[in-house]
Amino acid sequence: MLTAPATPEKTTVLGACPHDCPDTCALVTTVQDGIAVKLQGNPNHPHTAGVLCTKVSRYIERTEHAERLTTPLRRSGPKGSGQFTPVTWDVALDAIAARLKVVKHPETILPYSYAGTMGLVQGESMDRRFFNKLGASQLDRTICSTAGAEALSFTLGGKVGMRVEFFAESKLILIWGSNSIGSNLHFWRHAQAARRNGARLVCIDPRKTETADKCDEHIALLPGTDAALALALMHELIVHDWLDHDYIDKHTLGWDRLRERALQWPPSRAAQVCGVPEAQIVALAQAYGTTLPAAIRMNYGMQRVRGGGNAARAIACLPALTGAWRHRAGGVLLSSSGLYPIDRAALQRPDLLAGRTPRTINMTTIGDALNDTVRPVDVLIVYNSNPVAIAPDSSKVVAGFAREDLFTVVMEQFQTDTADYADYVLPATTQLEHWDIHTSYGHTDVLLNRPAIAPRGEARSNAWVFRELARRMGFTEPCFSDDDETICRQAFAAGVIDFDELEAQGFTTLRLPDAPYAEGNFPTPSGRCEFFSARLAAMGQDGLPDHVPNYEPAGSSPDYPLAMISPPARNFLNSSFVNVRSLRAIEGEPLLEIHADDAAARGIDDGAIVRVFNARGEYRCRAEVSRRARAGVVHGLGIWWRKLGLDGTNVNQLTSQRLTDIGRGPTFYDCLVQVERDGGPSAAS
Ligand SMILES: Nc1nc2c(c(=O)[nH]1)N[C@H]1C(S)=C(S)[C@@H](COP(=O)(O)OP(=O)(O)OC[C@H]3O[C@@H](n4cnc5c(=O)[nH]c(N)nc54)[C@H](O)[C@@H]3O)O[C@H]1N2
Ligand SMILES: Nc1nc2c(c(=O)[nH]1)N[C@H]1C(S)=C(S)[C@@H](COP(=O)(O)OP(=O)(O)OC[C@H]3O[C@@H](n4cnc5c(=O)[nH]c(N)nc54)[C@H](O)[C@@H]3O)O[C@H]1N2
Ligand code: SF4
Ligand SMILES: [Mo]
Repeated sequence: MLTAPATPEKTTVLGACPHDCPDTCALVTTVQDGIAVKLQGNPNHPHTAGVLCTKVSRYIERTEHAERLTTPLRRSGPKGSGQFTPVTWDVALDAIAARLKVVKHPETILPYSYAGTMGLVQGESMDRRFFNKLGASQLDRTICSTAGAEALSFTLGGKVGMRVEFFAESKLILIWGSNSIGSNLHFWRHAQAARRNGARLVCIDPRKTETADKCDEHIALLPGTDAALALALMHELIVHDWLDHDYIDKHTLGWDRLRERALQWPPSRAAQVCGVPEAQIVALAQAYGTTLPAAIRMNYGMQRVRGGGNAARAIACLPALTGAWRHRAGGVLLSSSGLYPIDRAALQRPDLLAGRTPRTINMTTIGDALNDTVRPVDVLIVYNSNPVAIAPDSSKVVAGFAREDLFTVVMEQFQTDTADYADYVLPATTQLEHWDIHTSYGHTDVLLNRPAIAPRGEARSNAWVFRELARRMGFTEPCFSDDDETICRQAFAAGVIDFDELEAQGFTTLRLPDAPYAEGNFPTPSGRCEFFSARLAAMGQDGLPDHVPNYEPAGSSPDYPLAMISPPARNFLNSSFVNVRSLRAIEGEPLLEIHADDAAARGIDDGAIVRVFNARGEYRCRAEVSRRARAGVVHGLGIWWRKLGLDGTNVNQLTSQRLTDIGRGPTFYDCLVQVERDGGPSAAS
C-alpha cells in the first residue's frame, strides 16, 4: 500500500511592506516547512486590496537571493575593492566596539541611515538610543522629502492632508510631480475609481510618464517651475473670482499679501517660465476654479529643485483659496505621516543625550562631510541606506568613503556599492525575518510585521546589532534590553491605537475625521492655512510662496543646454531591487530618455551609447529616443547600482550637493548636462 507523503502544514503570517513607498501594503506570507512559499497582498486590508506592485511580489526572490549576505565580513583588500573575509559576530562586534571606545570625540562618529526599511523598530529606535547614548553626531535625514515636508508644515502645520481613500470621490484630480502608477500604485486605484465616476485627471510632470499617458491631460512643464504654475492658477482664481471668500476670511492668514503676489503672475508670464502653452494654464485654472470637489496629489518629485519648498507651499495654498477643504474629497495630500501620534521619545530616547547637543550633519551633503578635514568624521555606521549610489555628487561621496582613515561599518542585506567600502559588513535580516511596526505616508493605518521565517544564515536585525553593541559598550539602561516585539508596543502611548486589533488582523486604522480642515483647525500656530508664514519671515525668508528659479535653469547655460531629471524606475525602489534578476530584466540597463529633436541635433540614434556630462562629472549609458521626453529635458532613470553601470558610475555622478530653499533637501532634479554620442557601440539593440 502506498502511503501519501506527509504534507507539512502551511501557515500564513501577517506582515507589512517595509519599503520607502507611500502605500505601505499589508502582506500575507505563506510558510511551509520553514520556507516562505508565497507572498501576497492582504485582501482584508482595504488600502492593499490584495494587490502588490511587481517589485514586492518578487520579495521572496530578493530574500532567497543567492547573493544575500549571510555572515559578518571584514575587509581584506583596499577600500572599495569589495574584498572581504568572513568573521564571527563576536569578532566583528568586539572590533567595532573597541574602535568606538577609542574615538577622540563622540561627534566624530556618524550614523547614516534612511528608509531602506520604514519600520520603527529596525529604523528609528534601538539605533537612535545607541547613538544618543554615545553622543554621536546627529544626522539630518533630508535625502528625500524635507523640502516639501517643511513647506507643508509652514503652510498647513504638518505632514497632513486629505485621506487617500476619498480621492475616489473627487471630480478633478491634479497629480502633481508624481508618477502614481510607478510609485504610488494604490493611490492610482482611487484615481481610476474617480475617473469612472466622471472625474478629470491632470498630470503635471516634465516627463510623459505611464501615469501621464493615462490622464486626461498632461502639462509637461520644465523642471523646477511648479511655483510659477501655481501662482498663475491663483492669478486666474482671483481675476475670475473663483474664490471661497468665507473660507479665506475664516481659515487663512496673509490673504492680502498673497493676492498681491499672485497678481504678478498672469498665465502669459508663467507660460514663459514653465515652457507650456498659456492656454493650457488658463484651462487648468478654470477647471480647478469651477470643479468641486477638486483634489491635488502632490508627490516629492516636484520638490527636488532649488525652489522645491516654495513650490510645495504655493501648491498647498490652492485648496484654501477655493474652499476645497470643505469636502472630504477636496484638498491636497503630499504626506500623511504627520497624522500619527508616534511616541518618538519612547522609541528614540533623546534623554540619553543627557544635555549634550552634538553637531548635525546633513545626509544630502555626505560627500562634503566626509571630505571635511576641519571637523572630520572618523567612524561611519551605515544601515538602511546605500549612500554611495543614492547621494548626489558621487565623486565626492566616493572620495570620502575611500578614505583609508575612515572606519566604516555597513549593515546590509546585499553587497551594495556602499558595502564595498566597508571595513566591516554586517548581514541584515529582511522583512520576512524580523519584527516591526509601520506607519504610512500615503494612508492612515498602522501595520504590524511578524517574522515569517528564520533569518538567512547569520543575518540579524538592526535592533539586535545595536543591543549587542550597547552591551559591549557597557550601556546599562534597561531600554537597551528591550526586544524587538517590546519595541513594537512602545511606538504608541497606551490607548492611541487598538493593539489587539493590530495583532489580530495585522493592521489598525487611526481614528480621524473625514474632512479634517473643513472648518479650518490647521495644526499651524494660528490654526489657519498660513499663506504668509511669520515663522519663515522670522528666519529671514520670504513669508509668501514665490517662484524660486533653479540653480541650473533649463536653457541658462550654453555648455550644458539640457535639464536632466532622474526619477525612479518603476521596477526598482530607489537602489533596492536593482540586483533582483527578474526585475532588472524588465528595466534592462541604465537609460537616458531624450527627445527626438535633441537627439537629432547631436547625431544620436536610438540605442546609441552616450556621454552625459557637466562640470561635476560624466556618465555613460544607452540613449533611448523617447516620446516620454520633452525637448530640452532628459531623464536618467534611477537609481542603478554604480557597479552595474558602464563605467561603474550612475546618474548621481552628475547631480549636485546644493540644497533646497526650505528643508535643506537635495536638488537631484536641478541639474544641467550636455549629451554627446560616445565612440562606443551604437544601436546594438
Ligand atoms: N517604483 C518605485 N516606487 C517608488 C520609488 C521608486 O524608486 N520606485 N521611490 C519611493 C520614494 S523614495 C518616494 S520619495 C516616493 C515618491 O517618489 P517621487 O520621487 O515623488 O516619485 P515619482 O512618483 O516617480 O515622482 C517623481 C515624478 O516627478 C517628476 N518630476 C521631476 N521633476 C519635476 C518638477 O520639477 N516638477 C514636477 N511637477 N514634476 C517633476 C518626475 O518626472 C517623476 O515622474 O515614491 C516611492 N515609490
Ligand atoms: N539621482 C537621484 N538620486 C536619488 C533619488 C532620485 O530620484 N534621483 N531619490 C532620492 C530619494 S527620494 C531617496 S528616499 C533616496 C533613497 O536612498 P536609500 O534610502 O539609500 O534607499 P535604497 O537605495 O533603497 O537603499 C536602502 C538600502 O537599505 C537596505 N535595507 C533594507 N532593509 C534593511 C534592514 O532591515 N536592515 C539593513 N541594515 N538594511 C536594510 C537595502 O538592502 C538597501 O540597500 O535616494 C535619493 N537619491
Ligand atoms: S513597494 Fe509600495 S506598492 Fe509595492 S508592496 Fe510595498 S508598499 Fe505596496
Ligand atoms: Mo524618497
